[in-house]
Amino acid sequence: MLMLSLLLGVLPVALAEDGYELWLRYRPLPAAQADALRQQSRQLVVADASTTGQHTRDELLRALQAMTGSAPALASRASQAGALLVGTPATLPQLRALQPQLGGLGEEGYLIRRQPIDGRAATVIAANSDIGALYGAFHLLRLLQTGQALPADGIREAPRVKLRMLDHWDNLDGYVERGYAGASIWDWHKLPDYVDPRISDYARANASIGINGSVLNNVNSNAVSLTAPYLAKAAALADVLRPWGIRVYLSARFSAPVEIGGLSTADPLDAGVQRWWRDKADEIYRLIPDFGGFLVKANSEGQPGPQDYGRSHADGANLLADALQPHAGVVMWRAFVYSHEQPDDRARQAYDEFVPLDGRFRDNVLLQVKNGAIDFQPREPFHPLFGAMPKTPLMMEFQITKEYLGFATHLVYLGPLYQETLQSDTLAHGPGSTVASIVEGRLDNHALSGIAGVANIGADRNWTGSQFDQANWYVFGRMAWNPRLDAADIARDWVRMTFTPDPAFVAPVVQMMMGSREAAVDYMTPLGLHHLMGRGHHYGPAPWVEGGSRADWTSVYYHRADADGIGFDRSASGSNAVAQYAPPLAAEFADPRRVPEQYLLWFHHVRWDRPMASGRTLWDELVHHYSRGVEYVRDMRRTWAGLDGHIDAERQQQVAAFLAIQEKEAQWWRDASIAYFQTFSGLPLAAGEAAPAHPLQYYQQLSFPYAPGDGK
Ligand code: GCW
Repeated sequence: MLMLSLLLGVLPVALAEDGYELWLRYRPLPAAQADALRQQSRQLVVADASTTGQHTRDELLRALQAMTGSAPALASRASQAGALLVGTPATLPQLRALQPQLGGLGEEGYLIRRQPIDGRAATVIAANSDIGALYGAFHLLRLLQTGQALPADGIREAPRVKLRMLDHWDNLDGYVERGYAGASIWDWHKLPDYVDPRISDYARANASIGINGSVLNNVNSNAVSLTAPYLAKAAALADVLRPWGIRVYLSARFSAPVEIGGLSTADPLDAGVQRWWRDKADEIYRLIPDFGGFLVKANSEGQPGPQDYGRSHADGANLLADALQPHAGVVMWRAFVYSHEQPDDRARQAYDEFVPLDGRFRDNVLLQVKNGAIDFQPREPFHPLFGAMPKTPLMMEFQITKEYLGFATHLVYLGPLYQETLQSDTLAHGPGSTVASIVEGRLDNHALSGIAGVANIGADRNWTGSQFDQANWYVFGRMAWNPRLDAADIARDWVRMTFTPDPAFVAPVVQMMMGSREAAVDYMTPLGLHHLMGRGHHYGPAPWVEGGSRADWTSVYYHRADADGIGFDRSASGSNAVAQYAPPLAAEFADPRRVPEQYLLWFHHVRWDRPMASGRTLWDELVHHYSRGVEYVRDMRRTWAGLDGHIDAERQQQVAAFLAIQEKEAQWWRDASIAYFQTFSGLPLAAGEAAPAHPLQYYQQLSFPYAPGDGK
């Protein structure tokens, strides 16, 4: 190992690492690459009048010094061959000639290319704004860290989506709903006078992947966030995030005018309520001039909303939109609604509620739609609202935190999940009407577009609760910037930067990551099953959950297993949720012979003995999937153990320990699910399939009163 490291000209990798540095580790490059880079960055010329420019300069200095072993000379203009120039035509006169080529790149795009400056070889990163230049610098640093050459004709990039947001479900007491990485990173009590330096590290990491917005507080929101003292605290955070290109947003509680404003109503059509929100917006913008706007969860899971006053979601959203409009703020109104009283299939409700409102929202409203119609399950078909509301900009809401995918300890790379959803074809305007094209605003020519990810970030030293969950933050940012990117390419970049560029490590780890989501689907909820986890905390298998306050918070509501078969009939003979998709898709999903098997039990109630594509019966296929999922985790453990020595022992061992937990829990999911469903199918296990380790009652009596992340 030491020999190899010396040969490569890098330091031995035994130094302890705890994951804090994320993908921005800037380890020494192999000698030849370091030499080449030194030649190309003898002088560093960065427009640094603004704080953003200073961040860009410092990032490049730090990275180049660490990767090459020597610091480039800082200069205010390129005066020798081998300069790296970073800025805008307005801030660096030597970049003026590039002005025409920056057209169409907007405020966040950039060019990177080799380009003679005053007749001498140079590398330039040019943009229309300092933020664009910062993004370009991070792009170049990614190429350098991953050993990829700058293409001969350079790089021209601009984000395909405008709002690239992290939604933090963080409460004011520091608790993170569905958080598995410790407490909130916002220390509301010490703010505004003390801002933890960690906040700028958070912003820097986000900037490195293009995230440009943070919703600071939980969508299950507290009106106190909108009081003057808390706005001052949010403003202190905004001051740190701003130079990194990140705007601050707040979740707004719809009943705030009553709770903190002393009004007797929050009716959106009431003039006093309208005035209250206008004043509130003015107050916020005095403190945070570039405040992004509000995120709202209304009339959902007990949150207040316009329907409390007999008004529509459009009335509610427009109330806030009108207050923000003079300041160019936006409203992100969530479509995650389903009613307490409604006996209808929960998967249908958001569509039924919102489609009639298409065209009734103000221009500065986006509707934020989860990737699927139920709730961030290991697999869902894309939400039928995508493609059904052409007059409204629809934002994507993904979950980065793994509420339903094994919390922090399961290695589940979400890139394939995001990609599967984004590349789904809604057929809304014929073939090619992908979810990505809708989210980008391209399909229906919307000025606004956005993607939000429910953050998995907490105060844990490694930020996300596990090393591999950093990859989910990373891939989210990259796909928010460009929803057409490939999950495997992004995984490759991430592994190279986070661990090592050694191909003997990168190839098996990327392969492991790429199959990990399918494995989780297999051992948790194969073939279209969904929502079968423990009640409330959502930890572990509990397909037997029934009773309680609401049918649609039980497992039996979703799997509907009986002596004949299993699955939720959403065809015309059932809830007819299939009809919410474009007709050719609806026809495909409605036909049990044509629906992709991965969605079979999402859309159909199917007999246990139905033959599947493999030739197995449904029952045997189900068991096969459970076992295959567990087997995949076993393989990941073996692969990882075989890579010992490639990376630092600290991270190696933590990942190994988490994989052991994952294997145990995958087995638990398999065994509990099989033990339970066998009471309906009454069928034996196929030859070679092991019986569950315990009787069903054992699994049913397990309880987890302190499982993390539960809603409060
Ligand atoms: O996924 C569910 C979660 C809730 C969450 C809700 C939502 C913030 O279990 O904890 O509440 O969705 O998205 O509003």
